[in-house]
Amino acid sequence: MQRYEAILLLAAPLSCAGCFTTFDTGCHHTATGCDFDGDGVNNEVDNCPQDSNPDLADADGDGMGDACDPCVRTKCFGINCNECPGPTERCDEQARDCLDDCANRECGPSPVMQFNCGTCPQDDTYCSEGGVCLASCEGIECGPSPGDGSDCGKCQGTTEWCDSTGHCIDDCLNREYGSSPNANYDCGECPGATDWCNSQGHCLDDCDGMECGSSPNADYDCGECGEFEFCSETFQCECTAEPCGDLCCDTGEICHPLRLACIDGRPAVIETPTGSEPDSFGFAVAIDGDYLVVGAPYADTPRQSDL
Ligand SMILES: [Ca+2]
Ligand SMILES: [Ca+2]
Ligand SMILES: [Ca+2]
Ligand SMILES: [Ca+2]
Repeated sequence: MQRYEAILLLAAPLSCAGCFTTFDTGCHHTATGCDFDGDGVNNEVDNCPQDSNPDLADADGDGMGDACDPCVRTKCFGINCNECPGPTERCDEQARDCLDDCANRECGPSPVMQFNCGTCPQDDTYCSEGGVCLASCEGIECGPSPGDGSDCGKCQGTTEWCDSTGHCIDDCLNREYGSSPNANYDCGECPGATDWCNSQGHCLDDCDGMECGSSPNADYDCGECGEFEFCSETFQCECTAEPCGDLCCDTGEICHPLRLACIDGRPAVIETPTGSEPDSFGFAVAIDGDYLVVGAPYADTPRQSDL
């Protein structure tokens, strides 16, 4: 029979030196006071101990240098750089960070991801819109408590109503007239004869800037035009013939420029005897209705000229 001699070779204990320390079965670059990547920054303060990055640039401020950060632009992580550690955290692209969607919320769904942020502990508490557990009628003005259903009160104002969140709303708030939007309270009547109530509950003069014609919104009659007038496209009364001060002349009439009255035919015109200058105005006489005009030669002395 052949005999075999077993030889047991025992490995010598590892002896790591310099920047290497013993860990498990090998030497690792974990020793302090060393600069493994040779970038001039020791391992303890190097945000990429195995990648040379002397400037330690860290664009997203997550502690991992740009040279070794797999997600350089965000503090989120994962293959698609959109994972977060907390169960109610979400990766916010704008913030480039993980945000807790339940931050400052005790209960109810979170605002963005609709995580369940918790349940209120007792029947007489309820979860407010802000995600905080409140006692029975705390923060509720009217109607039944969302917690235990107890009566939280009634609204006091004559035009107030209780909305679905248990708050009293003045349905005529900022409205002067017309019906209120939710509960159809009468908020008032418009005072003016040609006023109308617009959809915001404010009175507008529907004939504002109009002398005549029908108003555009409520079909009010905005006025009649006077004699020898018509209603223009801009709803102003204009003369059908010649205007004369505050009047309108009839067709064929002329406005007397001094009397501002409508007359038939051309008014009298006073002329010098020759109708040219220099001339001695004083020999002319003109009659126009009740007016008689006689020239006064040399009356404006020392000019010694015509009237
Ligand atoms: Ca280094
Ligand atoms: Ca480095
Ligand atoms: Ca980083
Ligand atoms: Ca990062």
